[in-house]
Amino acid sequence: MAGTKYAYVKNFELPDPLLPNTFIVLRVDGHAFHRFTDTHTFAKPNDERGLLLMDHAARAVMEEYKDIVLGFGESDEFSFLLRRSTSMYNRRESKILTTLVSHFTAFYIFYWSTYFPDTPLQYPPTFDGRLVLYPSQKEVKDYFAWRQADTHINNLYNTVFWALVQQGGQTTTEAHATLRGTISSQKHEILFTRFGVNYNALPSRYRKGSVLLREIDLGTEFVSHHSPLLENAHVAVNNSENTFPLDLVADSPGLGETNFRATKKRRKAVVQVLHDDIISDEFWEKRPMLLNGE
Ligand code: DGT
Ligand code: MG
Ligand code: MG
Ligand code: MG
Repeated sequence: MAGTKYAYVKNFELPDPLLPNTFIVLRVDGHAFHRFTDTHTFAKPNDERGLLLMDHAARAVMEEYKDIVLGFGESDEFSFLLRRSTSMYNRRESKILTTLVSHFTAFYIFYWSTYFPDTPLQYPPTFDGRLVLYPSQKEVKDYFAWRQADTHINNLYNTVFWALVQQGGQTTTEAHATLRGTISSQKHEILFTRFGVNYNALPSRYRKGSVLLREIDLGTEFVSHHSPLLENAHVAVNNSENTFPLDLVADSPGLGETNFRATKKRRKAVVQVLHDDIISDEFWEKRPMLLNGE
């Protein structure tokens, strides 16, 4: 409709570019999930179905947007790191933010019934989102450490709190009072002595949250047909949740040139879900491309 007397209104739409060469971090967070999780009778303190659904929605977003190199999820939130030099949507802030939050929300609803087959949605869940720019690797590492430390603190508190209520017969007010002023070691102690729970033995998904990144997948077809060694390695990859060293493929015994080429074609980076320690330097040192990649 260019050229009409109305077209000038377009000039009021201001550009909103994000600073070049900075790390973009997006965090989406469930809107009023206190109520949403109550209404949909989520298990307390952790509902595995809900967390798996969050992981699935995040994975789907990352598969759609290759410039997201890392995701971290806990509770009703997910953080995403974009590659530093991304030119996605010309780095337009509102375009990136709204599109990604919208995708996340849509995927969450799209996959709802896969994880909650017996729980129809009572109303549509929604998510808010924010973008933060970080100038250096240090802030990015500290950002993710901050979120994972939050996971730990909240999960430890909530685990003891709900044990006191559900198994200890305390009211929620009493449980809050019991925990007031306690330090981490005392919470571990209460869990262990009163409820026989070893906190560190609880699922790492609950204790550490979910780390999503692209790691190399060998492709099961090749693996199962050619080498028991690689078959085991493959299983180990998926279980141990480690980076699969590409070199191992090339150096493995019994792999002819043809097979190697076939492997090369088939190996592709798929989004993996890990429950590893992201606070340690080791996590980043093992994956230098996350922060140093173009
Ligand atoms: P907001 O984010 O300001 O709109 O408000 P909320 O209510 O979403 O608050 P937030 O994001 O600080 O806290 C997340 C809420 O979601 C919190 O009340 C606990 C709940 N939630 C998250 N994951 C689970 C779960 O696995 N099980 C249960 N029962 N609740 C969960
Ligand atoms: Mg919030
Ligand atoms: Mg929330
Ligand atoms: Mg939250």
